[in-house]
Amino acid sequence: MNIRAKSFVAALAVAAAFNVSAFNAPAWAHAFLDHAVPAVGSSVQGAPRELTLNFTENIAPAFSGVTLASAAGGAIAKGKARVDPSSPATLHVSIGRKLAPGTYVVRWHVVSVDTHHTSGSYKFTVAP
Ligand SMILES: [Cu+2]
Repeated sequence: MNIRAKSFVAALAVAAAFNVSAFNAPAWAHAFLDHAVPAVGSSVQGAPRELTLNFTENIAPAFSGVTLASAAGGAIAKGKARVDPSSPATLHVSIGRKLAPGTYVVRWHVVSVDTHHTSGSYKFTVAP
């Protein structure tokens, strides 16, 4: 399943959880992760210096954040998540150090401009 399909399934799950129709417009106004760099579930050559998370809705920066951890759970130092001024649905997070090869977990929580809260997580791997 690609990320759009996963987002669609996630949206359906949220809609089901709140017992609203998936075709009820307000259910679609939440910000879900659309795609990211490094990509969700990807294996990349070379340590990324930044995470980029693109959402389906514009983000309110004051109530949004991202954490980065190793697969073992150790927190990785990183900068504060910043909304891209030219693309308010995009968060940029600089990584505080060069990532060693291994798998990392990104956890995000955002509040979209319609004040709805969503959160999720994904993994990526830095290839040896
Ligand atoms: Cu919403």
